[in-house]
Amino acid sequence: MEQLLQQIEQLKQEMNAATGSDSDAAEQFRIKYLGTKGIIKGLMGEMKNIPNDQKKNFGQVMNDLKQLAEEKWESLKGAAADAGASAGVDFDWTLPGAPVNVGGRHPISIVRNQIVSIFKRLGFAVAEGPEIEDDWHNFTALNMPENHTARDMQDTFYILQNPDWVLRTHTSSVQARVMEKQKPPIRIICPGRVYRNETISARAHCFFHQVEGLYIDEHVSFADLKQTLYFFVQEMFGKDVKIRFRPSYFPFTEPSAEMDISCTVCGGKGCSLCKHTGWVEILGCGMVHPKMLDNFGIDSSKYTGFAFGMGMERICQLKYRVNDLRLYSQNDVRFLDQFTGGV
Ligand code: 2U9
Repeated sequence: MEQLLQQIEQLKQEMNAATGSDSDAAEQFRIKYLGTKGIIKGLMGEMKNIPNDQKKNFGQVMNDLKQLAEEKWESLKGAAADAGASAGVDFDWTLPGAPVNVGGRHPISIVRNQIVSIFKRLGFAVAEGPEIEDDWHNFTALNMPENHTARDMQDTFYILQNPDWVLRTHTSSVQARVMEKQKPPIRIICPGRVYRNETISARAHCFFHQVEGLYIDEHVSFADLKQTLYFFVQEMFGKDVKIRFRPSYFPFTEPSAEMDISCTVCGGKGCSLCKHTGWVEILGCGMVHPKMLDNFGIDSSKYTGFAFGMGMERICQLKYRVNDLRLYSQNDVRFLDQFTGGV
């Protein structure tokens, strides 16, 4: 013990005498005395050899030694900082800061925001609803009773705990929920994620994003539908874009149509995207089926309406030439980085 105390006294003198005015000297001091393999740690290990009645005293001496070392280390660091500041060499304040990685919006969010902004200017409000739906709102209320063949158009994910629940196959269920609560005039768009039991490939996925729209009021006509959708595609793809309608079938609309736009790549001349037709399909639409209005207690002799639906991934494909649906959910920064800056 006596020998150890002498050694500690010597160490104190050595520490007090330590000098240095740069950060290296402070660090060397820390490693020598306070490091995990340093002198103080080593001396602490001697505790087991100290007789029991002297352990308390030795502990106190070691605490004092450690405190002294820490104070000295702080003062060496302070001296180094002062010296650096006065010499202007320790830190160059003009250096550029460490880069901060700024995130960017996902292309689907960019397209969603653009679509929402265009329809808002036409007076449409945004409506949202649950992704887990009941059979009534997803199918039956939308003119698709049980065993209706139209249900086969969409492969559905059912929730095991309750056979009445499904992952919504379209955002039409949101329109159904609004029609339940609100009387006309109704002017809404419903953006959101929908699910279908499809094998994943470049052209199909088990989920995608839709925007559906609904406008119900007195005297709403097919001309209103055409002009609304024409305005939308001109805002989205430019004033030169042309549109055409082809007859189609949807259970919730009658008559129904599919709308094409002139090809965004070749402008209508013919290319691989439009399969040399000059036209690309963009959305489905139609006049709301009178039966649907009656389903929700809206007088179909007084009110008419139009509805439409489109896939956001499709719009993204036409706008940004994304040719593989899987890219949207793979989280590959090489893909996502290309959209940085979009709003
Ligand atoms: C109510 C009344 C009417 C919604 C409509 C479409 C036409 C349509 C699909 C095209 C491709 C979406 O991305 S897609 O799968 N949709 O073509 N959707 S009319 O009509 C409604 C919906 C709800 C109460």
